[in-house]
Amino acid sequence: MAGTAEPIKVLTIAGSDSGGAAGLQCDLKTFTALGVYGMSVVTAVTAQNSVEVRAVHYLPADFVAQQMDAVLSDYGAAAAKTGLIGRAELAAVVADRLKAYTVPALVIDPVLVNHRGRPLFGEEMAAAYRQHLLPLATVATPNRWEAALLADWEVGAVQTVAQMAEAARAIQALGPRWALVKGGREGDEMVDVLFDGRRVIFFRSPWIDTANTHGSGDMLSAALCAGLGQGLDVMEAVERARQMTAAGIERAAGWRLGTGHGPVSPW
Ligand code: PXL
Repeated sequence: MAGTAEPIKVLTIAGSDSGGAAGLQCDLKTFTALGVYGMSVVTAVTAQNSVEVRAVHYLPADFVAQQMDAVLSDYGAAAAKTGLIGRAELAAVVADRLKAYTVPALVIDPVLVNHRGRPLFGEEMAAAYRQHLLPLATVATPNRWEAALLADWEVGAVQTVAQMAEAARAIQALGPRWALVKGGREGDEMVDVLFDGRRVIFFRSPWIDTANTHGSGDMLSAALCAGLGQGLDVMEAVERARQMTAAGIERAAGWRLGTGHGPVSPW
């Protein structure tokens, strides 16, 4: 009978964006658009719109652990991703709970520096990712600023595509099976760089000129997570995630939902 097949279950461990552009709201919309069943463990709640993040409220570590235990002991997950973690003790508890269950694929999307290069968190949080989360990752997906911070290089050391490739090697050496350094630009192309431990792969697509890119990194990692849960290999999952994100940016390029940086379109 149509509609009775069990959906593939995937989990995001992330913060809430009250504006619905990024964070767990973006992740859940992305999961739905790709036909997987989305679950969310909330790490933090933001008071946010298209202009600014006004306030952040972190949840207690033991409550984050309770959410993870609740969903993973019952539903389980074919794949999971992390978004905003923001506190070293939350990184430790998320890693501890992930290790207690079998989650076959894990995307660690470090949230450390926004895509314009503005730091959100410093060295302590980078160290928490290095210690707790990167070693568990199937794929880590830092933007080029975050890649520099995680590799312990100077801020802004990763500008060119060649530097992105070096950064992908450095991140992969920290534990993830694959590293995808995202958010590069070369001429009129956007470029992401993947390293699998042996080969560097460059993904290129036309640059889209718009300020409405809020949530684009989250959509990419959520779509990657969904793809891995659906059994795609990493190359296929990255390819599809980039196509979805590029299409989402393209469709929302002319939107005026708020007065600041608008969201990407998840459908
Ligand atoms: O895009 C990174 C991100 C993750 N999680 C939350 C966010 C943002 C950026 O705005 O608000 C909750």
